[in-house]
Amino acid sequence: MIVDEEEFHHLNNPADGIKPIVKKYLGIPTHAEQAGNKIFFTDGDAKVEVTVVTNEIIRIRLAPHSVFLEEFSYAVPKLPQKAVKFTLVENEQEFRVSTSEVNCHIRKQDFFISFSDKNDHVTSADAAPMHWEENTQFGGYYVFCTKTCEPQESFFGLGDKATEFNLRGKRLKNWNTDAYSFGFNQDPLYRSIPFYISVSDNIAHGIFFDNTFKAHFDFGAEDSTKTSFWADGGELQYYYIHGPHMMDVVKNYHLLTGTHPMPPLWALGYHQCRWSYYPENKVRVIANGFRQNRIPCDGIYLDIDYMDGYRCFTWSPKYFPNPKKMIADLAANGFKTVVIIDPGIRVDDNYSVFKEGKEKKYFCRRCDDYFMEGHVWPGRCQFPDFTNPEVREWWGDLFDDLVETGVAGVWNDMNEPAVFGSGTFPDDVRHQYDGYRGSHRKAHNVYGMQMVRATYEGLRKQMKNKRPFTITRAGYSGVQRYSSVWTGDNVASWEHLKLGNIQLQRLSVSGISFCGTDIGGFSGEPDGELFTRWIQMGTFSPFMRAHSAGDTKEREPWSFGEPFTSINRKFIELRYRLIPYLYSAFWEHHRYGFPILRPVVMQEQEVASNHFRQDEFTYGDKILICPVLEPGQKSRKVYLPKGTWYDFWNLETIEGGREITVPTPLDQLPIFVKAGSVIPEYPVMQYTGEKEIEEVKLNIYYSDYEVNSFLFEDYGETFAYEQDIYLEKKFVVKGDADKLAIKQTMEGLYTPRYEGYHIKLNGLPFKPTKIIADGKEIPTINSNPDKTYEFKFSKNFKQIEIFK
Ligand code: MIG
Repeated sequence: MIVDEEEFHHLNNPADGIKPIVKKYLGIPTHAEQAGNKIFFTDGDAKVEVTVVTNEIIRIRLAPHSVFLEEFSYAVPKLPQKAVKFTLVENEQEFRVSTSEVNCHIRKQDFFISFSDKNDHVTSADAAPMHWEENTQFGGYYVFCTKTCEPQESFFGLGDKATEFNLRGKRLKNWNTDAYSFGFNQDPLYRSIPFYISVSDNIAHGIFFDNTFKAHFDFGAEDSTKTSFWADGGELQYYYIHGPHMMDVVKNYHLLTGTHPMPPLWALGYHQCRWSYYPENKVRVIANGFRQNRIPCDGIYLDIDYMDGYRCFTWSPKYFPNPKKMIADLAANGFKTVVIIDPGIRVDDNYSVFKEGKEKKYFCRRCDDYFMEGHVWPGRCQFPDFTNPEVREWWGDLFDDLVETGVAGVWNDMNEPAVFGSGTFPDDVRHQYDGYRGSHRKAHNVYGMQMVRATYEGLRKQMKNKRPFTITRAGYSGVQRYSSVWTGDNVASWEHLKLGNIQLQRLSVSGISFCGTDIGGFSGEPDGELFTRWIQMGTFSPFMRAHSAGDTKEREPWSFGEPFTSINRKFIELRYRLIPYLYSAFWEHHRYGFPILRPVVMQEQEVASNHFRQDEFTYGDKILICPVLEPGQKSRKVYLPKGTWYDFWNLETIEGGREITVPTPLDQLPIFVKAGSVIPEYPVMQYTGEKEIEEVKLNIYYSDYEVNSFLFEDYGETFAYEQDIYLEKKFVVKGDADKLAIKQTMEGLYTPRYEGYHIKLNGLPFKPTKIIADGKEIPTINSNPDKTYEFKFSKNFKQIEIFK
């Protein structure tokens, strides 16, 4: 990677003959002062604040001249409030703040800060005292933190970075950027997630550098013994998040920044998008195409051409003369309509949104009070200041017409923010920043997140508490509380398929589980094979949408003819069959902070080679996927973590902890199911809710050790789950040589409308002669040639035993 020296020396006005400003380092900590869960240390001039957030999370802040900035964060709306017991100890060498899990050491000799676990194993240690450099042009400081980097240390996270999954040896930057047709190793891209996970000696910890300014991370790139992060302004403020497992780190990162709210069930279906489907008749033809081809689809998208001259919140009278009727007809055919919205508002006094925004002074201004103007799709535009709560509320209310017209979801584009020519806003643009004020230097990385927040909150209000669906391109840590994301303008190439697979896993461990790529690649032309392989990967992306640029050929799942159409159908159907499984994984994400996609290193961080695996991942915790990422690939290597796995296609069992070679004909993708799993399945429908569910299929995979599985059920479209109106089911499966037992327990206040389960037993090592369910013998057991067995029983069963 290219290292730009200019980027980190920050010599201010060397031409003016002013002496270059030098970095200042913390001196010697003289004493400690405690106030509640905060402990302050000072070297006489600078101050350091250590906050005990939880037993696992400690926050560090630095104030170069003892004055801390006011506490405010878009990422962490509120710190966890539970009181935590901790101790502060002083000895000759150090001050030590200890919770039950973590020690934070402040070394007396040089103010080095380090962290260790309860076994006194040092997990993170300063390699230099925290330091800063005065910024004479803008005020404030460039702030720096440098830690040691261990020889075997690996790094993960940071959101959508387009590089190898393990970030060891990389230097990366956070500055939201519209990166059309980005390439491998291009940086930065659309989102800024200043959170990384380190794994060293099988112990994981996370660092969340909650700083919205342009920020930089170096994972042993410049000096292989050092890890550093720094920013062009703001405060040196970071959270140390203890593991010891990667999963613990991610869960605790979610505790700080929140999780995705439950999506409407339809949002987990297949979505079809293109720049653009218009006029109205084209949209209808596409929708009908899905139904004629019997390919399931729930969402259809309208890109910018639905608007009148690209004016947000308007409809083109020419192309969409009666949107309400069109949307109603689409809805009757099972389609939800999602429309795009951009932040640029056309400067046009005959356009009500512009007029109102201007009158109310809602648009961003430059430092000298000129309006921030720039060209985007509508021509000359001004831009709402989404960091102003009043503007967000206004923006949210602007959706009332669209909601009234029947729009079900909103796609937030161009919100890095993107401006033609210049790229983005100049640094001197001012922002209200929720009353805490800032220039664009500070607000840039949160602008998109605040836009989609305004959209989400507005929709939630307008939709009277039905779950809104939103998708955004830009974001900052915490954006997951408001939106799903897609990875932006990718390319129809095998390299991008590979990259997308990495990006989605990375987003998932960086707090953004509800993510997807443009299936097929946005720009360029995929052939049938690439498109089908992408559909196969997309089947296992939490968000599944095909999208393409306007200058490409038609790109629907049937566009490539046979055998592609049938294979695409088979996989989209599989997507729908697994919706209850995905929905349950989503609940585990929402409620407990588990990511939906889990890279292999997250399952087995103790296996060193897993730190460099980036193809395999699990979808939820039970299904392992390994996308096919090369053209013409007849077979590929797949690593299976320890334990017993079933090949999804032929039910063969395989012992994991090793690599195997799997055939990869075009109509198959390597899919493996963990032994002991209960995988819930819905019947194939053309869209979610097409038919009443009459029974849920439970696919049970025999194992001789105990395994738990979960199923989450609720109405799928309201916020009733916030009032505990849902059902959380737990299945425990355990087998031995001549018996298999399945137990079910339930919690929650929801009652699904279907009556029974259709149970399918896979991999039984014996032929069942008798099945006893809650004390009653099951009269009919169907056996299949592949030695699977099927029977039906009540959804309320407590225990089923299958005997040899
Ligand atoms: O300048 O709305 O990433 O998905 O189709 C291009 C048109 C603007 C960029 C988005 C893409 C979308 C396109 N948009």
